[in-house]
Amino acid sequence: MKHDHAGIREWLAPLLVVLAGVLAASAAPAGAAAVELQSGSLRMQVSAIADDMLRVRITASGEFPEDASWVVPAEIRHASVPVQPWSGPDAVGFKTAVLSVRVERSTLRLIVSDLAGHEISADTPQRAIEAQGAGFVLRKQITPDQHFFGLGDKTGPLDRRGQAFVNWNTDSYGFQESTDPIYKSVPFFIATGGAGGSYGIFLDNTWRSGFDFGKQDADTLAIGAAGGPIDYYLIYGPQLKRVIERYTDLSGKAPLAPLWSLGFQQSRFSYMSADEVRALATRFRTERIPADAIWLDIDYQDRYRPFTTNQKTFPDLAALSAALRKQAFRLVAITDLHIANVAGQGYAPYDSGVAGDHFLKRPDGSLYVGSVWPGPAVFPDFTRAGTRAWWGNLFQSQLAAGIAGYWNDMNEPAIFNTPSKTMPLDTVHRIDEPGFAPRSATHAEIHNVYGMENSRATYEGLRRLAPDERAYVMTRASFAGGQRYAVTWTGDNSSSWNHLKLSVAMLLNLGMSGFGYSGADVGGYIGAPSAELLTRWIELGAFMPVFRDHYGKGDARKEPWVDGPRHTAIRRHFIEERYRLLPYVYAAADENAHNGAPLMRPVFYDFPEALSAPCGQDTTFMLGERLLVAPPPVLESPANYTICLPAGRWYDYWTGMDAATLPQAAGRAGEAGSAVTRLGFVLDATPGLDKLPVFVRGGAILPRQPLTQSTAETPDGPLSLDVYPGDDCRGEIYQDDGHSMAYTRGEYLRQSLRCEQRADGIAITFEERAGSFQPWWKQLRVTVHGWQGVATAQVQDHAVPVSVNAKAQSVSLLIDDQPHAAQLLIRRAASSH
Ligand code: NBV
Repeated sequence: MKHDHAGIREWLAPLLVVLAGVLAASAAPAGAAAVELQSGSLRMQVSAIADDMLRVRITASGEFPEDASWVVPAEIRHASVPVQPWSGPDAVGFKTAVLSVRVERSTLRLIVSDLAGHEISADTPQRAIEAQGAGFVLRKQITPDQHFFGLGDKTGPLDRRGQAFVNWNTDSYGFQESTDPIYKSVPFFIATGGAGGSYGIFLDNTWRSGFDFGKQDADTLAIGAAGGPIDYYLIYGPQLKRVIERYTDLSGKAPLAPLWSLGFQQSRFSYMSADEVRALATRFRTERIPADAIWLDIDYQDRYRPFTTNQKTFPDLAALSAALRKQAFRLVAITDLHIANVAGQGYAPYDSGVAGDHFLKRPDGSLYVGSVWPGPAVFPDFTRAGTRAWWGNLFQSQLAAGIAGYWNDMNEPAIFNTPSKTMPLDTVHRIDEPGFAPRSATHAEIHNVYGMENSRATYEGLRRLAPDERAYVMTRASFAGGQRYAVTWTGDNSSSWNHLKLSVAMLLNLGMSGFGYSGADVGGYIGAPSAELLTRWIELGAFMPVFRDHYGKGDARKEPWVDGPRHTAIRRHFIEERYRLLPYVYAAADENAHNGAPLMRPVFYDFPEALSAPCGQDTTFMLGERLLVAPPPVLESPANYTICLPAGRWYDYWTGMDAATLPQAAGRAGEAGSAVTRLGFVLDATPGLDKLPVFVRGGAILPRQPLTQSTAETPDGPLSLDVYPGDDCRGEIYQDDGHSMAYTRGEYLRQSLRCEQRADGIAITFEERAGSFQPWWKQLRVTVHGWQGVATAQVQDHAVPVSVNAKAQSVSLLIDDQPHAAQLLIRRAASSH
């Protein structure tokens, strides 16, 4: 490609002269590489696409390959910020407003530091770049204090340090703790804990790739791929949360999910008939267990053919979904991507797909046929924009039937009759896509993005066919950036305590990989959970982003009521709590749509000091910024265990009591010399099966709502605002109609709240509301926790009655809704009246 000098900044001109012979002419097609060097057969470009983000491209073949991406839009790839370049005899480099970059001339070794000189990331002194033939390996140094997260939902401990992984989307039914690869590939990780602060690397390469976080060599991070470009982004924090936010600036945000998808969902492979689905819905309502969605797995179809319905068992999908809507349920339906290879049978997806030339081919030009659920099947070429549009339109009839959510499974793609469990690597894709040169590509190149492009085709189709509805898609396989199109789940897990534990780490790492909405099959997909296991799973699931009970064919039933009244009551209680908490969860979803912050996150996301916490890191998690969920680290035997709470005030979520006053608080804060000291507070607990320790950080205002059985029901009563005094006390309310796109046109409600402790009490500030959405509540029930003594209160200048609960250490009052800037003052009174 002929390069264009026009975009090169003035500062680069003198540099080009100085470096003549070393600095090859820039091949950047747009924007400008801040550094371009050649050494031997290697050529390297380092661009500052932002002050805190570098793009690095390396080639061993003289020419850089096509500059195209399934993840990063061209305007981001080609962005550049002004930098201060420098050049020395051994190295060249530049500074941005926050980063200092150095590349050694002879080795092309890259060292990135902050402006104070702390090393953020450095290539190894030897063999930093090995690129021969099709594949490559890059090596970077790691320091003993660094920890690694990300790479999607790969199994094993939360911290990836000391482990190595392969990215190759794989149907992994029955995966276990050490299984790798599994369904998704997200070649993005975060390194945190080092002297230079947190950084992330996203390898924009779709081929089979591998990451070794100090397994082969404890001091070395190795990143490699079997083919494709050496093209990666280094994202600087220095805070871990900042890296994740910036990564979603690069790879995209998840759209705001419909509210119903945050409720409880019930699924199995499969509810076999419309009658069974109706009976299930009725059972939820008579059991008074809140729920929002029922999922139809592949048996609703005719002979497992996508886009068909079994006319005997599901004679009228539209009538079924209408009946369910009356019971405040939505239907989600699965649609796999394998289209039955049945010519001449009037199967429209096949016929129209062949007519439009939408299916993948063998190198000899014949259709690729692989065996899956419908028997012999053909596969859409989702790398063609036209094929995605065709696929998207196939959802017309399901939309017309009132299906609310869409489920794309088997899209690794899974194939039954091949030893590799997927299609041959020489299967031909024909890329025809804005931003890409039209060309053919092998399945070896496309495999890892195939599932993402499948979910994209579904998502974009739904958005086009029903432009005013949010499109809800769940996908099993995906790639970096897949959060733009679909939520995800961890696939076919097992009904074991170990899998419940594993699901926490898997979802946390998914969240740190851009997938803010994810879930694991509650109860486990394979096997029979004990009553205790299913109960605990529902308890934890209530605090996880996607809360779906799902299980496999032939397995024991896993609906919440299957183990008798005692377990049903506990499970109901936790599902109810999820529904009460929905305003808080929805505000976290709104936050995710704006800055990519995952709904479920590790404690060290908001409290970096917890990174070195000695307790429960793989099982403790936060829902949003303010709730800390601390299940027993050994889930099946909740013996007395230690809960580490970061410094500051914490409250027991269930009682509102200051955690320091709880009877189990051992108060071992300040153990000299141990990491515990930095956490400020340690609590010993032995929760019974009906208890899950959950804490609210001091400095929080939590919105909650009266219990409903479904998000389709309007809550009856005031919105609750529970105030937990502490530093930096804030809260957010976000509401909208829950399902349409009207929120993008201003029909939402967003309001920030603050609280401030004063010598004589507390001031709660309501900021002016943004947006035009009118909420369901007319009044607010404000409760301040950690309160002692009698109180008086006033909103602006009007006195309001209060009620103090000395035992609960709270003061509570009911006030009118406060849409405008206002202040509520609660004062400690000298004596009661
Ligand atoms: O469609 C059937 C299942 C589904 O229930 C499960 O959630 C997917 O992960 N599907 C896999 C195909 C076959 C599983 C044995």
